[in-house]
Amino acid sequence: MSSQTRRDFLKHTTAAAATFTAGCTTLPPAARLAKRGPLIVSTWGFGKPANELALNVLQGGGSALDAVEQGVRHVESSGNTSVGLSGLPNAAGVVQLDACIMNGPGHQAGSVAGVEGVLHPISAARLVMEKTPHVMLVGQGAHWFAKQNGLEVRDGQADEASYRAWLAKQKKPAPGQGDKPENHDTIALLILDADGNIAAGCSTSGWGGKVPGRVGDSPIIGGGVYVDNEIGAAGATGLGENVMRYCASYQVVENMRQGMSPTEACAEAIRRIARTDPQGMDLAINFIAINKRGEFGAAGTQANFPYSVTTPDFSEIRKGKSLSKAKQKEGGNE
Ligand code: SD4
Repeated sequence: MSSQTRRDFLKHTTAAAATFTAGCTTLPPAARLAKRGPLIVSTWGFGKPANELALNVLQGGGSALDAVEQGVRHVESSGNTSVGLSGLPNAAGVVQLDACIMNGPGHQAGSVAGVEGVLHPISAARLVMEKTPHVMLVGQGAHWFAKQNGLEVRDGQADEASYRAWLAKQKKPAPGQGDKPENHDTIALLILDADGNIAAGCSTSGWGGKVPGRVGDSPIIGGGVYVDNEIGAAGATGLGENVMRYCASYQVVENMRQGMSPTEACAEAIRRIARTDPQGMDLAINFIAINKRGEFGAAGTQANFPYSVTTPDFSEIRKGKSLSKAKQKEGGNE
């Protein structure tokens, strides 16, 4: 990082810290300050290589948005069984993908939902944000738009093949999983760059075996991710129906605005939802969060929700705060 950029980062984070400290609660010991920007946090262990790629992009001069896009693209084309075209098909045997991206400066957002055959829905979401006056495109329109803008698209054959592979796996459900919603996971990736700006993105194939046309929380701004460039960002993974009914990532950021640490903001959002929801702590939802000061955290209804954290100083998989002892019901994808 150039000394000018480092000075800018310090200036931004110090100013933000001064604003933030008013009304701030004591930070739990687990919250760790990224000593020098940038900071990259993502869901699950499979987020770690995505974080590391994103860090390279930043260190090579790319923007936070470039880094989010490249990090998420990495997962989308990694053969992950619940992100990208290798993900879980719906009940009609078709992989329908959801993704969104948000840029802190200017509070811009772009999103695609229920899109088929697009290799990199995160790039389609970015194009929606940058090349249209809209925020969200769905289904055929989103596919058409991606193709028009030169993104790589596939025909339906690949979807059929992945459905057959998925079906074959379903014949032997893991013990205790036979009557549960099919496995699903999502990459949500949050970045605080060296200038103190924030960007985030999210991508998933959603709930395996979902009703065709079902859209989860991941492409919903305030559901899958939310960024407020003055405060921080949050991202979600888990059962989207239990995230989107509560605008939960937005709620996590609002909790940080009230002075909570990222971990506590995630935990308090879950507690608040569980107080209202008939499912209580059976919600199967997990959140990651970062704030403008370079602090990060995570919490989940499952025990030991894994999330990945990368800075120029370290890159590791950590465990989020557990709000119940329940093992993750939706399986996981690590
Ligand atoms: C969805 N939230 O479509 C996504 C899936 C997910 O861990 O995150 N699974 O509901």
